[in-house]
Amino acid sequence: MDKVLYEKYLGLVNEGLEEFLPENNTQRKTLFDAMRYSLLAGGKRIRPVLLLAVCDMFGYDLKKALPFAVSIEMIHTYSLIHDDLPSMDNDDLRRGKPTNHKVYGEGVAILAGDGLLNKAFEILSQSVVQSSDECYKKARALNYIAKSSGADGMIGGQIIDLEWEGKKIDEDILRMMHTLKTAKLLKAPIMASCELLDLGEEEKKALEEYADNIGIAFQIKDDILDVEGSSEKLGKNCGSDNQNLKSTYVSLFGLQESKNMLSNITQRAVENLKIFGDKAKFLEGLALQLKIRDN
Ligand code: GRG
Repeated sequence: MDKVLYEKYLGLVNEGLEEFLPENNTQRKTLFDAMRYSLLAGGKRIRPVLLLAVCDMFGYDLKKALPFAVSIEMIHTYSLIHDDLPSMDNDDLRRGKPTNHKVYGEGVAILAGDGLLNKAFEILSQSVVQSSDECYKKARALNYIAKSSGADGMIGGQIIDLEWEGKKIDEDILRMMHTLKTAKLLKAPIMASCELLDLGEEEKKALEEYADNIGIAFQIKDDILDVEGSSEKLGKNCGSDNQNLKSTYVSLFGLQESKNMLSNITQRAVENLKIFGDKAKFLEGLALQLKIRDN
């Protein structure tokens, strides 16, 4: 992967997050502190980086793309805060730090997640209403992000996860769960960019297939890392899938077969980019990096 370009996108995202969610020292300080605690705790920022990278490929002004990038990261961070709650996965470590509810308590953690989710849609809708010339394209991008993170997307995946805990799952349900829970929010930045860029059908289809493939590859790698990764590098506790009696690619197919699947799907993602030639070098490198990532 082109690390220099990744750092450039990462820098823009981190500056954007600080700009769109500054400190607030009013009566609501605790809420803002809790929101900022998880949001600014680090993380790979893959979703916003994907959005900026696709926009950059086609020369879209990254300043105009930034509200979309930071909003997706806010939605992702809210999902992590809620996922870590005692009523969900009950985790005490995230992004190398104590989870939100461990620091602020459950009530504040719930509100911090809610606050981030709403802030994301406030930023997105603000970007739509402020833009007279690109209003419709931006609204389509917003709509894609809303669908991907809601009951037909990430939240829909989470309910399947919750209801199948401790039960033996088959491949179809496992795939559906991860497509909704993980892959949809990784696909959202890519498809939202397609809307912002108003790409044609052929380019959109290629990017959609790439997005579907890296979405599933990301989850398979996540399951592998839960078994053989290092808690220190991951910044979260390993082995939690096993502890929470979760069905995963590894529990269903074994470690070696999961690794084979990961390689094949990553290869397919790389092939999806062929029509773009050198313009897609960063996205190609990112897919390969996701396969070998250790956090
Ligand atoms: C609570 C509505 C709700 C949804 C939760 C995202 C999610 C759904 C749960 C997180 C649990 C989990 C480990 C999912 C697997 C894939 C995933 C989303 C991992 C975390 O994303 P990364 O690796 O994290 O991009 P960073 O910290 O780098 O941003």
